Amino acid sequence: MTDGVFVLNSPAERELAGMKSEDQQTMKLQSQLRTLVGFTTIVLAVAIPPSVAEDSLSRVTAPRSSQVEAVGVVLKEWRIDLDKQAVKTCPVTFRVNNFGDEDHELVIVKTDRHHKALPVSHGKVIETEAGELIGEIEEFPMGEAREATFMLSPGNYALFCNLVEQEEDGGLESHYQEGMHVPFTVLR
Ligand SMILES: [Cu+2]
Repeated sequence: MTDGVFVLNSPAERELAGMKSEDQQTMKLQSQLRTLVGFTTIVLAVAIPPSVAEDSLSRVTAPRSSQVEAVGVVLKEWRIDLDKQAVKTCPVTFRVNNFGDEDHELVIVKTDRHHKALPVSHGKVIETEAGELIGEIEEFPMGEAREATFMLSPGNYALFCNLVEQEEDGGLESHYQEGMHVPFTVLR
């Protein structure tokens, strides 16, 4: 490369490149063409995998043009951990692991209320009063995992476990009141 002009050094190289003329303009053009072809190849290589991924996702969960955002969730006593607090896109797949010692569930409510201050009766969040009930991943045992996709419009959400157990002394063990709640946001 000299001053942006591609120069071939030996007759063998020129022949390899299929060039009969030593006209530098021609060589420069071919060099630019080669760069252009290389660039096109890179663009294609980058472009193909996402469209394939989108294709396989669209069959399962969402309209063709949509992307799906995955959120990792860990349930245990007494907390819910998310690997991200907010997402941009609409269909959201929650991949939920129960790393606790007890059964847990994940309830999704769209609400502007603070996740710690949802209406509760006898240890149980009143899901229909807490906000807009989107859905839930039902109670499942320790050591297992569940996955579900929900269409979430932009806004604030509360995720919580709404299991309540009767203890031997007659008291109630509310998973929500013990701390199994977390905020979540879907951005516009
Ligand atoms: Cu729980």
